[in-house]
Amino acid sequence: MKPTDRDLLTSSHWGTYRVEVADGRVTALRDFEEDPDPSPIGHGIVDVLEGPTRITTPMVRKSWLEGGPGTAGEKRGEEDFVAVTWEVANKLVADELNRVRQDFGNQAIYAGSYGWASAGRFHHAQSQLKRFLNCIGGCTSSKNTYSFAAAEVVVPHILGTFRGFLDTATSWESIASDCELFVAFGGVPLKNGQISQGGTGAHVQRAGVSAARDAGVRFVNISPLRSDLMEEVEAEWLAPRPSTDAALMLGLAHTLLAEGLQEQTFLDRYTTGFDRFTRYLNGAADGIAKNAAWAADICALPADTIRDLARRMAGSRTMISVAWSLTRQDHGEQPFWAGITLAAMLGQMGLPGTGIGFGYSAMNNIGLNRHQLDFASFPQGENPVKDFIPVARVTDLLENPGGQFDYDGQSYAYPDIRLVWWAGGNPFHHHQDLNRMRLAWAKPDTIIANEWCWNALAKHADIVLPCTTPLERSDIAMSPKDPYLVAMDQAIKPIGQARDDHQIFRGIATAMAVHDAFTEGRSAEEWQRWIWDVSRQRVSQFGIELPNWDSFQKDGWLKVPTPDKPEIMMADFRKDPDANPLATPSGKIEIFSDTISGFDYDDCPGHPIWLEPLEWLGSAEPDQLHMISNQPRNKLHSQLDHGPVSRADRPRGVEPVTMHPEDAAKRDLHEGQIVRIHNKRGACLAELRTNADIRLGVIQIATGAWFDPDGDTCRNGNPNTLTPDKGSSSLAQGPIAHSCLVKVSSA
Ligand SMILES: Nc1nc2c(c(=O)[nH]1)N[C@H]1C(S)=C(S)[C@@H](COP(=O)(O)OP(=O)(O)OC[C@H]3O[C@@H](n4cnc5c(=O)[nH]c(N)nc54)[C@H](O)[C@@H]3O)O[C@H]1N2
Ligand SMILES: Nc1nc2c(c(=O)[nH]1)N[C@H]1C(S)=C(S)[C@@H](COP(=O)(O)OP(=O)(O)OC[C@H]3O[C@@H](n4cnc5c(=O)[nH]c(N)nc54)[C@H](O)[C@@H]3O)O[C@H]1N2
Ligand SMILES: [Mo]
Repeated sequence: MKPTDRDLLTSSHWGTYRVEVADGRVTALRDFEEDPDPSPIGHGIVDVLEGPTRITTPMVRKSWLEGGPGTAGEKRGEEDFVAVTWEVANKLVADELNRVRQDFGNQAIYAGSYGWASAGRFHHAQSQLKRFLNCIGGCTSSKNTYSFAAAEVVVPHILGTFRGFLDTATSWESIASDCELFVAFGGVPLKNGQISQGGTGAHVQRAGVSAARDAGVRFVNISPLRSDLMEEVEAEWLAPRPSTDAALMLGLAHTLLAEGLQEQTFLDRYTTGFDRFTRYLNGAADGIAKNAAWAADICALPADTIRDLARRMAGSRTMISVAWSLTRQDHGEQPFWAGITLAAMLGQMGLPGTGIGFGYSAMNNIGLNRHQLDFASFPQGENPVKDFIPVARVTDLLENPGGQFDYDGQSYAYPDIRLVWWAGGNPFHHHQDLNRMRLAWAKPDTIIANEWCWNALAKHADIVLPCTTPLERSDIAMSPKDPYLVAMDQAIKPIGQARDDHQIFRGIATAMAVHDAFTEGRSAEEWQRWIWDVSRQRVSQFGIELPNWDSFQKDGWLKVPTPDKPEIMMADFRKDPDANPLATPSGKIEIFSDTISGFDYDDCPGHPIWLEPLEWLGSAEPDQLHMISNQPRNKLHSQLDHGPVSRADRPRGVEPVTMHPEDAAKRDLHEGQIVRIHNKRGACLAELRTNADIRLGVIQIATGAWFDPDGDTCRNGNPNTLTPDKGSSSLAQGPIAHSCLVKVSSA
């Protein structure tokens, strides 16, 4: 079926590559000729497609196989597995699903299955899992993301939508032509711009930042790490205490108000509730003015620096960027609400190159000028089960069946979970306080994982179903977030007995007599053609003509033309707020939200506010440090941590941790030493790197090292042994990994 007269292609969240194959094996990936700034991450897969870390046959945990569901869950992660045939595996899974459905109901199955899986419109593991489960009565699901749950829940109350404004972020072209001052809370980390969910053709973030700089835009990098903005732009670097950005923003807002620098005509026309917010800001409500001196005490920046920045922001055409990391902290709703309020006070929202943007370079698609195309996806069907959790409440769910939780104005109960299924995510990567999660993980009767490599998720399952990587199947990279559509070629045969997720579910569907409902009579290739054809019809309504399937396969890729005009977020609302109101109750920007105020949450009242985080330098013991566990530059989360690109950065096997030389000297620690990072929740090992480009009192260790527990200590350096597991607030219940205090000693 595949054309042989062109080089093979593959696409991934980190880029598109040409695939070289010899004797049925992948020998190398070559950078895609269209990509001006290709990512090295992709090359990490070549060496690990086969070998000891690859899962090649269905596997069942020994005690579970011998004793059945519910046997010795506490041995998960430690016990050996027994290889079985697909026939046996399918029957075990089918029988267990039937038992759980009949005895407890479908809500006893938790298949939120959060995670990034691989690029490809059809073989999207989570869609395959959900469609299959929806064919047999559904499951308890999850809402929101680990990326930005707090923003995802609060911003729709303020602006009507969050994701909509991610997709329509003001483009880099507009910033280069119309912005003067770019103030980046959390920086513009190019390491993160390597990624775009669903596939990336050409990386644009570096060029976007450079062009803005060349056009004279000045950058302010507000972050504990200098490296969060590329060196070439010579950004001004301000390093407040982590998790205090809301206080800093309030101090900036107070300065604007005190000096009469706010754009009152904008506030009057486009916002609601500014008056009630000013009662808090100027201290009328509680006797404390949130002025620059007040903010300076909290975030440990000089008050003059805060006042000066506020004045420059008011005196320039200013863009504010708020990084997604600011949501992954305690009360992570507040920096977004305060940031929007600050931008509203500057009055430039909806104008070219200015206003606010959420997370420039958090991914390649933020600020990437492109059409928003509504491509078809593999239909998931309807989930009849209404039970859900906010995604980061998974340990609470397993620990506390029947327990109550608050979420976005309502109260719900956790169902009693008997069976957990993951396909395309790694909770032993993404979740916080892994030692606590591991205890809760011992409770369900059965845990099933579709995985391709022996990471901690696979090791902690009862039934492991070996899946393929994208190089072993064909697919289409087709994402509304990227202009490139790429034929993902099958480069090699599946390794061992691995099956793609679709085929895995076909097998189980057959064993449960729902095969026809699951497949609708289409083969995998027919489904891909269906996705292509439906997409083609849909986008033709917007004047975009896609080639037919065969010519697409022949050419291998295409680029959807770029829109003529650069995107400007909220331009329509700015032009005519009556004709184009926001989807909020008032139709305006809600600086005070009656809806949120009505929820009566102490930890998220009706306007932006500073609330002390659970853990931060302001409450630290003298030898505690604030740990930032940010995204790794050499991989995506835990994916390909076992490959050579990731390994090259840690020759001694453990993840590096960066510390200021003065903090190291105080502890008598030195460069290159293996250290133990620890707190009351656990510990991990790391290799010390000293560097003065990190704020004093802060350490940085990337996420992604595979969890490898020795007691409460991860030997590889997974920081989620240390991070707290608590909701950001009763509103969003988002994860708060970035609000974390630790100590560091020699190992
Ligand atoms: N401390 C700390 N923790 C964090 C964060 C942080 O900043 N700090 N960030 C959080 C964020 S933003 C996120 S999004 C999460 C990410 O967390 P995840 O998305 O869960 O992490 P990944 O490692 O990408 O997990 C994807 C898994 O899918 C598997 N996989 C790949 N392709 C396929 C496939 O085709 N089929 C199947 N069945 N499996 C496949 C991979 O092997 C891998 O195990 O982590 C969160 N955790
Ligand atoms: N290479 C690579 N790129 C990725 C990913 C990956 O795993 N690898 N993951 C992708 C995913 S799923 C997501 S959600 C995005 C996430 O994108 P982000 O949320 O932006 O990711 P982080 O790297 O956690 O944070 C960015 C920077 O914020 C700074 N920061 C942390 N806490 C604070 C704070 O309290 N105040 C201030 N001012 N700054 C702070 C840190 O120094 C950090 O480097 O990245 C995406 N891009
Ligand atoms: Mo994320």
